[in-house]
Amino acid sequence: MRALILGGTSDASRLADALARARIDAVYSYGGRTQAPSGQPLPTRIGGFGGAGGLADYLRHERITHVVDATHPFAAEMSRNAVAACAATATPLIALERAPWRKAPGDRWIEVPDATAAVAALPEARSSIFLAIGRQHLAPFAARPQHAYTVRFVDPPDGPLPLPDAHVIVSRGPFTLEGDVALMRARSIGHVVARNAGGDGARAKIDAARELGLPVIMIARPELPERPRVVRIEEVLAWLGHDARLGA
Ligand code: 3Y8
Ligand code: NAP
Repeated sequence: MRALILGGTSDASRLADALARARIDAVYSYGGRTQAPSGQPLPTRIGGFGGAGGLADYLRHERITHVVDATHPFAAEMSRNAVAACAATATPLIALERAPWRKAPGDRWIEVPDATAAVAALPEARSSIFLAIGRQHLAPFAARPQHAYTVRFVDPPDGPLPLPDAHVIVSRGPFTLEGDVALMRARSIGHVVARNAGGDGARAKIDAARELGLPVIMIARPELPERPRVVRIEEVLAWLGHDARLGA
C-alpha cells in the first residue's frame, strides 16, 4: 500500500504526522504556493502534476494505491483532477474535508457565492476592508479601488498589487483571536472579507469580527465533485488501515 496526500493545510499536516507514526508508506504533496512550506514527516513533493492526466501518470508511475485529498475546500481544480485521475486509474480516493463555519449568534455575515459577489457586497463609500483571502484572489477587488485594504499574505508580495491603497501583512498563521482583534482595531477595519475555509487555523478573524461587531462578507465554498468524504483523521486511518489489513 502507498498513499498520496494532497496537502497544504493544517489538517493535512496532522494527517501526515499520524501516517508517519503508523508507519504507513505515503507521499505528501504541496502545490508550491509558498516559498518555504512547513516540513512534513513524509517524503514530500512540491508543484503541479500537469493536470488530471499528469496526476494519473504519477499515480501509475509511483504505484500509489490510495489518494487522500486533504487540500483546502477552495482548491477546486486540484480536487476535480483527483476525482478524474483516480477514476481513470481505479485508485481509491477519499477527501479529508473540514466542516464549514456556521453563523453563530452575534455574527453579522453577508453570505456571497464567490469573490465577484463579495466585491459587489462592499460599501460604496471609502471604508477600511480586511481582505484575509491570500494573494491569489485579489484581482476582482481592483473594481473597488476607493477602499483602504489590509491584506494578509504568507509570503511578501512579488510585485505591485492590483489595489492602489493596500497595507500588506506578511504572516503564515495559524492566527489568534487576540491577534486579529488587535489587528482590526489598529487598522480601524469596518468590513472583513473571508472564504468559508472552516477549521481552526483561519477562524480567528471570524471570532474577532463578532467580538468587534463587524460585518463579514463570507464567500461560500465552490461546488466540488462527489467523492467519499470524512472530517476526522481517524476515519482516514481506518479507511487506509482497513485496506492495509487486507494487504491491498
Ligand atoms: C502552501 C503551507 C500549518 C498550516 C497553516 C489551515 C491554517 C494557517 C489560515 C487569514 C486566512 C488563506 C491562506 C490560510 C490559512 C493555515 C495553514 C492556512 C488562510 C499555508 C501553506 C500553503 C498555503 C497557501 C496559502 C494560499 C492562501 C491560503 C493564506 C505552508 C501556510 C488565505 C486561505 O499568500 C499566499 O500566496 C497564500 C496562498 C493559497 C489562499 C489563496 O488561495 O490565496 N493558503 N498556506 C500550500 C501548497 O503549496 O500546497 O506554507 O506550510 C498553509 C496554511 N494556511 O499548520 O502549517 O487551516 O490550513 N492560508 C483562506 O482563504 O482561508 C489565511 O489570513 O486569515
Ligand atoms: P487549485 O486552484 O485547486 O489548483 C490549481 C493547480 O495547482 C492544480 O490543478 C495543480 O496543478 C496544483 N495543485 C494544487 N494543489 C496541489 C497539491 N497539493 N499538490 C500538487 N499540485 C497542486 O489550488 P489552490 O486553491 O491554488 O491551492 C493550492 C494549494 O494551496 C493546495 O495544496 C491547497 O491545499 C493549499 N491551500 C491551503 C489553504 C489553507 O488555508 N491551508 C488555502 C488555500 C490553498 P496541476 O493541474 O498541474 O496538477
